[in-house]
Amino acid sequence: MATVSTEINPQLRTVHRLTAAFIAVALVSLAIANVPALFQAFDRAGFNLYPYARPVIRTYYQGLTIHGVLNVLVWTIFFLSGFFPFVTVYALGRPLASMRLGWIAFWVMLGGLVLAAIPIFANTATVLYTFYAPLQASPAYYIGLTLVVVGTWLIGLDILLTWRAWRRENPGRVTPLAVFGTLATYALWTIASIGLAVEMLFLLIPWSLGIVDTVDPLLARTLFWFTGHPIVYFWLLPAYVSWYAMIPRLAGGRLFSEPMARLAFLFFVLYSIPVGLHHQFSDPGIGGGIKLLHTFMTFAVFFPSLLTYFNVSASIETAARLHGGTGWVKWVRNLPWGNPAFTGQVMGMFLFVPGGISGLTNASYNVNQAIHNTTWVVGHFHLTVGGAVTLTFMATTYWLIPYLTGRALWGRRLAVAQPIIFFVGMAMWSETMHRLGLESIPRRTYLSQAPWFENEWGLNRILLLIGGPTMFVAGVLYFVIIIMTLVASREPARVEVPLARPGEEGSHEQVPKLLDSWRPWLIGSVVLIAIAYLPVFTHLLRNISSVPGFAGIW
Ligand code: HAS
Ligand code: CU
Repeated sequence: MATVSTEINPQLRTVHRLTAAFIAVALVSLAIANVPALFQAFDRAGFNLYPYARPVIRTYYQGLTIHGVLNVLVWTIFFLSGFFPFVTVYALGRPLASMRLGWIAFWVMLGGLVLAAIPIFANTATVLYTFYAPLQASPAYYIGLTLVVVGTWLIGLDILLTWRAWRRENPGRVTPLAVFGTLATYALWTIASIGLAVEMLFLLIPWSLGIVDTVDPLLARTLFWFTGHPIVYFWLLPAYVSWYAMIPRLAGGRLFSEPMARLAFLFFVLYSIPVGLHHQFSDPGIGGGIKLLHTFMTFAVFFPSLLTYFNVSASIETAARLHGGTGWVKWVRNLPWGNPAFTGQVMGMFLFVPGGISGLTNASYNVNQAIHNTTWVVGHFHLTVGGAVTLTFMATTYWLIPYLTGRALWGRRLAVAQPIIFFVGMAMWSETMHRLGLESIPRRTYLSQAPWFENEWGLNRILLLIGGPTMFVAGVLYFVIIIMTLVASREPARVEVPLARPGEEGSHEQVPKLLDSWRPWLIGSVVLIAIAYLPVFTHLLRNISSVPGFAGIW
């Protein structure tokens, strides 16, 4: 097998196995998660295939739990846990502070995943990925997911230690943008995940173990969404790191504005968390005024994505013009569309535009009443996490796997077609889901078994029947390309980590001090969280409710 080992600094190479291990688990999860996806897609179009899935998948809700947990929690988090250490090592040009810590994190997370997966497949954790109390799962499910979160903290710690060691070795140097974005992601995630940790340790785990008999559903939900909104940026920001630090290089140019990119990451640290009530507008027992405040804060966290839209588009356009592009639109022809790593990410960006817009609709306090708990929300998050994030991760594997294995990507043309096919399927499918949501079609409902839903079929049925399976085919193609690269590719890889080289990252020297410091932003974040959440938690703790659990009703 040909390798590129001679070109890679052996010290940096130590991270490769860890990255490969995380990504391997992510890929297996993605493969398993998307079998029930096909069942779901057919169900939405009125065809009930679930009876054929027994005994592996016993009910619609078990299928939905497998699909949701393995996609949004496992595929994303395991992928980014391999991606971020890799980016950190290559952007700083030094190995991880502790490989041992990295491996401990991996085994803790894998152990947690296995522990959570056992009850899911045994149909004793059919509580969906939001696990709202009083639906009760087996304790192994909660403990397993908690271990996955603990593992993410260990990876964050390792990255922090690596950065601090780099700072000691390079006093006065500005942190490279890719690592800056990585640190911002872990900063917001570490604060955000406290909500989930408290929910698990003080409410769900003791209750599922029978140590306490009852649970407070509203308190549990509020703690969940304290983490549940910012977790979407834990999934999204690795994609942003790639769009800022890698896309300009893949496009053959440079980032339009590095200070603006840093500001975007810092705004995420500031605004990501005090917005969770936008998932609870319809929940009773929480005041309207505080919900409105969360609406305003959500509009604030929308802003860094607008900055990203502008900055990344400008970088792409500048790169195209550098390569001879002209005209208002004609310049798009001068982009490297033949490179699957580029095309895949741009397809993800395209999906993110309507996905972001439907997010704004969701966040609007009164408009939310029209779409909450409908298929509109499902359309929204398939464009964001299922579209932008997933396509970016898939496209990343198209340069990463050849780099890790030394084997050129198999079927490069197919790899360019794959994200385009996925894009078409997702666009059709999620547009239909949005539209059905406006007709008040509920989400999380066994629609093929709902006779009243028949009125909504017709063209919708055709769009869903084409869109869903088209995405499935694109997913299968993705695995074919990866497996063939691993087993059949004989050509040596000629790839490099597409990170801007030092001195190439836009206006590096002009980065103002405030955009390379953490303290003011972290303090700001804590203050905003206190304003947005202290009144809510004080009220909830003064009005504890006690509800027994519902378990084993599936
Ligand atoms: Fe969301 C529900 C609001 C972003 C995921 N969201 C969900 C759920 C998930 C999810 C999973 O306010 C369902 C939870 C459940 O099960 O109940 N969301 C927002 C807002 C944003 C947002 C305001 N969501 C995301 C992201 C996700 C995600 C990102 C995953 C990764 N969301 C909500 C609300 C709800 C909600 C309510 C609750 C609804 C309810 O009632 O239950 C914003 O962050 C979005 C900002 C995005 C943009 C788009 C910018 C576009 C860019 C692309 C650049 C393109 C380029 C192309 C450069 C403003 C950056 C150039 C190419 C060339 C060739 C030139
Ligand atoms: Cu949210």
